[in-house]
Order: sequence, then C-alpha cells, then structure tokens
Amino acid sequence: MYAEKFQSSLAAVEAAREKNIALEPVRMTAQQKEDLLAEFHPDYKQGEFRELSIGPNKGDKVPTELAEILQAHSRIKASDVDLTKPDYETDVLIIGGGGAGASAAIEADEAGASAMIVTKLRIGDANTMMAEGGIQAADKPNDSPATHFVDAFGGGHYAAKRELLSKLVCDAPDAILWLNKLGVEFDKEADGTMVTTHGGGTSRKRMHAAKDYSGAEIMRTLRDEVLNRQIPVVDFTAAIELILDENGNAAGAVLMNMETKELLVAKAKTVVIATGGAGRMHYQGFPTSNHYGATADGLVLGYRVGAKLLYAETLQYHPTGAAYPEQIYGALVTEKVRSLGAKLVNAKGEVFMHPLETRDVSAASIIRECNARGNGLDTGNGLGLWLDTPMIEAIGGPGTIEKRIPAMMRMFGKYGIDIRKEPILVYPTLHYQNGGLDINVNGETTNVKNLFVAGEAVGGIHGRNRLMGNSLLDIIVFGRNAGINAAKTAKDVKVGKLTLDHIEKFEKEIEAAGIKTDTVSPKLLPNYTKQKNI
Ligand code: MEZ
Repeated sequence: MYAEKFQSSLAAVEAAREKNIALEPVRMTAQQKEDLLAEFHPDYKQGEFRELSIGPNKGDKVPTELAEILQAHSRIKASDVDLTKPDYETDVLIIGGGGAGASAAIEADEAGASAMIVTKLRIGDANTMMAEGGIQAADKPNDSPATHFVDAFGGGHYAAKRELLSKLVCDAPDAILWLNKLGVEFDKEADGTMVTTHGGGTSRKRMHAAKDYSGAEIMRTLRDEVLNRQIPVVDFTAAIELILDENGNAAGAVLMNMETKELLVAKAKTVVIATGGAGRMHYQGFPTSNHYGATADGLVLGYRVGAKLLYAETLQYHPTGAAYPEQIYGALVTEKVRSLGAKLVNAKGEVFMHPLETRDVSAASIIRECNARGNGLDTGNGLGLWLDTPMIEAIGGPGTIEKRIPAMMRMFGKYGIDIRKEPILVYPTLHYQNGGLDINVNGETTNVKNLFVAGEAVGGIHGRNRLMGNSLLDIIVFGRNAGINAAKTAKDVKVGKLTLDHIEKFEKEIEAAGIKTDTVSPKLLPNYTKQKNI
C-alpha cells in the first residue's frame, strides 16, 4: 500500500504499462555512456576522494572514508601480544567465513593441508548470503568462455587483469558443476537442464540461479561442506593485524575475540584474506545492500603489511536498491527483476533507459533521471523511481514472480506492497567493491609472499565495473584457487621468527606524513551510534 502522495504517479505508470511493455528501449552509445558516467556516477565525484600519503599506493586517490581507515592506527602495539606462544597453528589460515573463505578452506582441506577459518561473526554471515540473482557460467551450446570474457571485459571498461578474468570465465563451468555436486539446488527444467537468464551486459543467457536466493543457497551448501569436513571454524573472532615472519612473509594473524576483546595468536604457513566487501563504509553517504560486517577489513590488513591495492577507487552502486519503505532502504532488489522483464519508469510513467545496461551505466542513468525536475519521486528517504514489476507477470504469465523471485515478493509483501500488482521504488545502493588487493593468477598478492586473497577483497578481476553474477562466480573460482595454491605453497614453507615490526614502521610513516588521526582500524563493525571506533 502506497501513501497518497504516490497515487497520481502510480496511476501514470499503470496507464502506460501496456505501451511500455511493447517498447524496445535503445541502448546507449559508448560516448553517451562515458558522458553519463562522468556527470552522474559517484566514482567520478572528485571531491569524494583523497590521495593516500603513505603505504604502497601512496599518491593514489581512494574514497575519503577508505583513506581514513587505511591511514589509521593499529588496534594494538607489538608488545600487547606474545608471538612465541601461538594459540593456534595451522598450514592455511583463512580470514573470513563467506563463500570465498569457505571455498578456500574446502580445497585446502581436500589438498591435505590443515586449514582453519577465523571469522568476526559466524560462518556464512557474509555478502555471499545476500547475493540474489545468480552466478554466471558459459556452459550452454550457444555460449563460450571467450564470449563471457568479451562481455565482462567490455563491461569493466577494458581494465580487468586479463589473466584473472580469463581464469574466471574458463573455470566457470567447472564451478557450477562443483556446486551442483556439493548440493546446490539450482533452478532446472524438468529434463535437468539448468535454467539461465540474462543480466546487464550479457550477450548470452548464462545466469544460473536458485530463485532469488542464489547466494544463500550456495552459502548453505558450502557451510555444510566445511562443517562436514570438520574444518575448524573460530567464530566471533576478528583478525586485527597480520603477522609476518623475519623474512617479510605472511605467517599468521593477531585475533581478537569480539566479545571479550582477548587477543590470540594464529601462526600459519600461508594466509588467505577472504574478508569480503565494504558496503558498511557507506561511501558518499549511500545506503548499502551489504552484510553488517562489510567494512573493508582485508584491505586494511593487507595494506598495513605492504600489499598493493588495485582500483580501490572504484565502487559498484547497484542500480536498484529499495528506496521505499524506510525499513528496507538500500536493500537489494535483484537485477533478475529486470532480467524477467520489469522496466525502469520515471514518475511520469516514461521508460527512460534500456533495463539491462551495465550496472555503472544503469545507476548513473537512474541518478540523472531522479535529478531531472519532475522525473524522480521524493520517497521520504531520498529520491527514487519506479521498477515496474507487474510487467513480469504480464510477460511471463501469472505465477512467474512467485516462482522466480519469491524473496522479492516476500520482502515487499511484509510492508503491504504486492509486487505482482504494484511497482516498487528504487534508487542505487552501495553494493560492491570493484577494487581490492592486487593478486597474481595463483591468488597470491603481488608483493607479499604467502599472502593469498580471494573474493571481494581482490581487485582487478572485473576491472572498473562488475557484471551481475560474476561475483558469486569469483568467490568460487578464486576461493578454490586460493585454497589449492595456499595449501601447495604451505608444503614448502618454513616459517621464520614471527614479528609485528610492521606496526611500528607504519606508525612512523603516519607521523612522518603529518597525518593527525584518532581512527583505529580495521573497523570490524559499522558504527551506527554516536560512539567512536566500536
Ligand atoms: O552479482 C550480483 O551482484 C547479483 C547477482 C546481484 C543481484 O542483482 O541479484
């Protein structure tokens, strides 16, 4: 049920629906996209970025909020912990309990290494769980990894590291088989063929899904596998500092019990950072679709020991975050809604763009439309415009929404909005960190040995913009890859004397650069109170 103030606009949307369904919106030209992004995409707002004064990316610009935590004090001094008596010893230490961390743990275990997961919340409390629309893989006869590569490379503005993107698309069909074998209940036709759909920027239907809770279904399966294998999981325990050995190689982490604040030492032959994204940094004041723990911790941990970042200045604003009602402000409205036929419509009931442009272009287009006088609506939370969900039933027939996107129907249904009959209000929401730590094709950071990274904490796989469904894919492909290579590397590693000397070195850099800050990092949890540094 919508408030009175929306009724005349709703009537306009309804009146135009039949005509809008038949409409074939034209795609933008490359030049139109460039101009649009430069004027309206948040990544292009120069005033929102700050140059780093210290560390391996000194001189690079990153979001102001990220600069603040990258150039912050450690939560500890080296003298706070006794490195000679580790509380845990393992071959492969995996920091993060989402899809990438779980995949790494399963493969490290499979390779015969001892693996251990530490996570500041619980295993599965991660962005993987929040992913809805699906996972890409070119496994149909009309498709190929080469075509998948071309789509993703173009969508990412030709900036992806080619060897990483190539691995992503070539390993994708096997990733689907692996998940299917582990027990993921993908949507299938009666004959067992996987149901696949389009996403923004895909030239073939290659989105595999479990309705619109694909991430939850994948995470459920991975978590079961980790637990069945009896891989140790230390939950409610955050990694707050990496430990190096005397040779400068990664050799473990200082952990902090989230409740008691007790400090613990984990010694390892190799370390995998799989800490996920950064939506809870709320860059530029945006709401987020991300999990509560998405605070860019891995970037801080890696940066402080000298690991380089790649494209840390590029973020993804998912075009369709819920803009109304307030209780779900910023929550993800899956792109699958548009894959199934819903179009974006302004306050006057006009279609203003092709619904499946790539995400950065779609988000910028929505922002432009909302800013144009009379075309956006004041939702009470900010601006928004309509995503005309009843089109889905008109195109696919009654029952399509309940069958294909039941989570969306439930989410809005709780607030009295029946998306089969009424459109929904949307606006871009902070969704994904395109950039992250720079890795090679084995998943190891390019400049700190024995330090691996997987999942959203990696930069460079997708370039400067990611296509839908390539993130669930990358956590599997690069999670598995990191687990396999971290286990293999661990076989030959002799860990030297453990040190935390980098903490003091970093402090000196802060001082020498004249940085005045009270901030400590990693942030670990968002701060929705007036207190500082919780
Ligand atoms: O890849 C994603 O971010 C994704 C599948 C999101 C969605 O719209 O469902």
